[in-house]
Amino acid sequence: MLSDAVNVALVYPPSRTQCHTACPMGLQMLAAVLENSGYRPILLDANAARRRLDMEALVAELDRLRPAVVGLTLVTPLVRDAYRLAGRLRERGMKLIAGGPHATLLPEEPLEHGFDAVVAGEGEPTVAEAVAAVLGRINLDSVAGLVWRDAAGRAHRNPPRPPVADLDTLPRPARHLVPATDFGPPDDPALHADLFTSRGCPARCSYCAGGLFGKRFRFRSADSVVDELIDVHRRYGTRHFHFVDDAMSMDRERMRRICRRLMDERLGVTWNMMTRVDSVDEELLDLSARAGCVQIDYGVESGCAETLRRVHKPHSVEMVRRIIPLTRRHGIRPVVFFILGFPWENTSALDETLRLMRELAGHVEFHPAIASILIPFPGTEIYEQYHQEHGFERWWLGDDRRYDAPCDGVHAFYQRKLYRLGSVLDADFFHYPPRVRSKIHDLFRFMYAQNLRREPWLKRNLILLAMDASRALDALAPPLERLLVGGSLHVVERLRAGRQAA
Ligand code: B12
Ligand code: SF4
Repeated sequence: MLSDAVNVALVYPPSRTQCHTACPMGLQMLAAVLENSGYRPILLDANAARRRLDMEALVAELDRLRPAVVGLTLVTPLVRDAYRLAGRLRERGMKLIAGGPHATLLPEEPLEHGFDAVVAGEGEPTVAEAVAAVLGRINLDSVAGLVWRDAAGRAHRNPPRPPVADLDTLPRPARHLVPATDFGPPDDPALHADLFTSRGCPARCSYCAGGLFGKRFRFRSADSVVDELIDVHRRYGTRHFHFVDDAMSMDRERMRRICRRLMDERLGVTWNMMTRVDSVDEELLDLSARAGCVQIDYGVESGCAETLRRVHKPHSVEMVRRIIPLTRRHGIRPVVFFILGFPWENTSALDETLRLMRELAGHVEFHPAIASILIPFPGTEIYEQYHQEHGFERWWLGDDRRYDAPCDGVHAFYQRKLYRLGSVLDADFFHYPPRVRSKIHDLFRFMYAQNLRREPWLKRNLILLAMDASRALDALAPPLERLLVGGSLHVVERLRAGRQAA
């Protein structure tokens, strides 16, 4: 045991687009380790669905809690605000530790922005020692996996910590510390529904920022996974589970064992997973469906064979054409993700993706996050290849908020509808020619129209008409679009509010 009860706040910084219905799994894992080491961890997710905290509210909350140490998860799109937050907390004398994907990729950067230390890679084996070290209880240079700053401001990188060899040895996430009502109504059976069962992915997709867990696929045993699921089901009444692994079915034998055991247990629970198109087959889909799987998220990314080849995607368009309808045939909802705007893609490459989207439309659900525009995350091959040519070096530190959610009054109506999760097309990392930009809009419009297909005919067509008018007017004169479309929508909203009040 390293310490008596010192308060350590584990914080997920605020985002304008993220909304979490479950507390981030990483923070829950760290809280479990810290609690076992005698600390008093406090989980604070600024994006909790029922208690969103902006920067000011978060600082006020931390002022109230007065933790000795604050640990922050750094993901690239949120890093600028996280550094601003770090500055505010440092003024208050709190010790600061960073971890997570961005901190792992660029461990010296947080030290330049007020952090005392950075945990590179998986947090569990290092976090308790990192806390002891920033509190001055052990030497900073004695902690493997730690990157830290000395009194003169110089950065030091200690030898790395090897990846956790046996994931079954990790403690279970500290679900008992999650402020449950922050994430959903108290009687919501979906609470505490996230589980992780494996880490790492052997593929090397050129845009993937998932290097934190390494290339080797490491996994928990089937029994360890199902035992935890049963425990959560019994303790909290959870009936639906979400596995957050990148590629859960990479080891098919283990996946089969998980499914068989779930079938034997007859819990009546459902679950969804993310996995790779090339790591399922008919037998596995059949078993998964019988074991309660209701949804599989696949990263399809593109319908253009040349793009899939260039990004080193481990599947082909043909595999997608086979696996997606097969998934649906087994009663599992396939959710497919696309990435639009690879720098070499012209309009005919995007047309190939549109063709695939059309083919899949009868089988998949489209939802707002189903496609995104390529973001060059640090550490990726795409970033390394293109940052000089397109001048987006260290874009995450820039003053540019344009890759954030589109705003009322700033963006056109059609942009606010299509890019709800981030208006990265504005940021224009790759300087798309007008024809490519326009084609990207077409693809987003196609998906949006698909989403509306269950709406009444008149409503669906009015929305699409308003979107098309907005796009045409915006191309002609943006202020006119804001005035005419934005203005009419305000009137409609006021009328609707009035009717509801009456
Ligand atoms: C679930 C998930 C989400 C969920 C919810 C996030 C949440 N509640 O945590 C949602 C859907 C909201 C989401 C959104 C996005 N996500 Co996401 N997401 C994931 C996913 C699949 C799982 C996260 C998880 O639970 N992992 C398991 C836990 C145990 O690992 P962990 O969180 O990394 O934590 C460990 C370490 O990082 C470390 N650690 C983490 N925090 C801290 C803090 C301290 C103090 C310390 C010491 C250590 C530490 O220790 C933990 C235990 O080992 C990961 C991929 C992955 N497999 O990890 C991507 C991932 C984190 N997401 C990613 C991205 C890019 C996004 C989006 C930007 C996507 C987009 N284009 O819109 C958005 C963010 C939007 C925005 N504007 O902010 C990237 C991040 C890359 C980067 N450079 O930052 C990842 C790695 C996916 C990838 N391969 O590219 N995401
Ligand atoms: S298959 Fe998925 S998790 Fe694996 S490298 Fe590619 S994008 Fe990343």
